[in-house]
Amino acid sequence: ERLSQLYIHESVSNVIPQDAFTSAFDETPIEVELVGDEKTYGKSDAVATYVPREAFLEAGWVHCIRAGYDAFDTNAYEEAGVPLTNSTGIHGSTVGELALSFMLSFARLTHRYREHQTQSHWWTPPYERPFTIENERVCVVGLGTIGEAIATRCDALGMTVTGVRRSDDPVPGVTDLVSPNRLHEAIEDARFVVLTVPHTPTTEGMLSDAEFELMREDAYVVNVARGPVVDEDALITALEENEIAGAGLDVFETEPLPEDSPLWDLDEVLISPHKGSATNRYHLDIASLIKENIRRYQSDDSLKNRVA
Ligand code: NDP
Ligand code: 7N6
Repeated sequence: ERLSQLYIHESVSNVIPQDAFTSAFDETPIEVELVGDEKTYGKSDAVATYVPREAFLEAGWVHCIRAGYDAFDTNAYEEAGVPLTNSTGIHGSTVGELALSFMLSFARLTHRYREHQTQSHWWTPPYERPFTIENERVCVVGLGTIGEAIATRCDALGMTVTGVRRSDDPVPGVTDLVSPNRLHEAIEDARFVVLTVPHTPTTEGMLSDAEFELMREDAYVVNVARGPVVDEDALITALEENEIAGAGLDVFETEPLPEDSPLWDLDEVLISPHKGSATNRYHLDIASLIKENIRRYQSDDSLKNRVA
C-alpha cells in the first residue's frame, strides 16, 4: 500500500519549530498534518515523531526524528511489521563541533577565562595548566556519523586518534582502530575519551569506576551520546577525587540535569543542555531524510536508516 498522509506528531516541537517543519513538506506529493495523541493510524499513514506511542504500531511507517532511538521498542515494530527509521547521518558537524569545542576549551581554557571575565578579573592560569590538543591522543568510542566526524576533525588538528567500534572497516581520521573488548587499552593513554555510541544494554555504564581509575589523571571525558553510557555517580566521584581532569557533557542520566547535581559546580566540567544537534536549519535536515524515504516508500525501495 502507498502512503497518502504524513502525520507529524506534536512532540517534534521538543526540538524543532513545528510550523517551519510542516512547511518543509510543502512540495511533497502527500498530505501533511500536525497531530496530537488522540490520532489513530492506518497502513497508508507515515508518522514523524520525537516520542514513541503505542498507536504508531498501526501505521505504515514511523520515523523517529532523533538519531538515538533507544526510547523505541524495536521488537514491537518488528512484530507489528512496521518499519521504523531514525535520523542518523545528519549530526556529524553539529555534535562534532560541540565535542571539539569542549576539547579546545579544556586545552586553551576559554571556560576559565570567561568565568573570571564575569568578575572583570585578569586571571592567569598556573604555568603547567594550558596545553594544545595538537599532538595529544583522543579515543573516540563509536565511529558512526558523529564518531567519524570527530575523528576527522581531531586528525586535522594534529591529534592521534584511537577509534573503538565492533566492525573493523577502516575509518577516516582514525590512526588505531580497536574493538570494544580492548576498550581499556584504548582509553588508558588517551588525553580525551569521547563517547559517540548508541545507548544499548552493552554500552550502558561503559565508563564507570574501573575505567576512571585506569584513565590518565589529566584526561577529559566528553559525552555527546546518551547519559547512561557513563555511570554518572562514578564520574562525579572520579572528578571530585581528581582521578580524571574534567568532563564535557551534553547528555545526562536525568534531563534536565537536576539543580542539585554536583556536576554544576565543578570547575572543569562543561555542561550543555542536550543541544549538540542544534542549528537553525535542523528541521530542514530532518525533513530531507523523511522526503527521501517517502520517495523510496512509494517506489518500493528499501528505506534509508531503517532500524526495525
Ligand atoms: P551511528 O549509528 O552512525 O553510529 C553509532 C556507532 O557506534 C557505529 O559506528 C557503531 O559501529 C558503534 N557502536 C555500536 N555499539 C558499539 C559498542 N558496543 N562499542 C563500540 N562501538 C559501538 O550513530 P550517530 O553517530 O548518528 O549517533 C550516535 C549516538 O549519538 C546516537 O545513538 C545518539 O544516542 C547520540 N546522539 C546524540 C546527539 C546529541 O544531541 N548529543 C545527537 C545525535 C545523536 P559498530 O556497529 O561497528 O560497532
Ligand atoms: C534533539 C536531540 C538524537 O539522538 O539526541 C539527539 O538525535 C536528539 C533532537
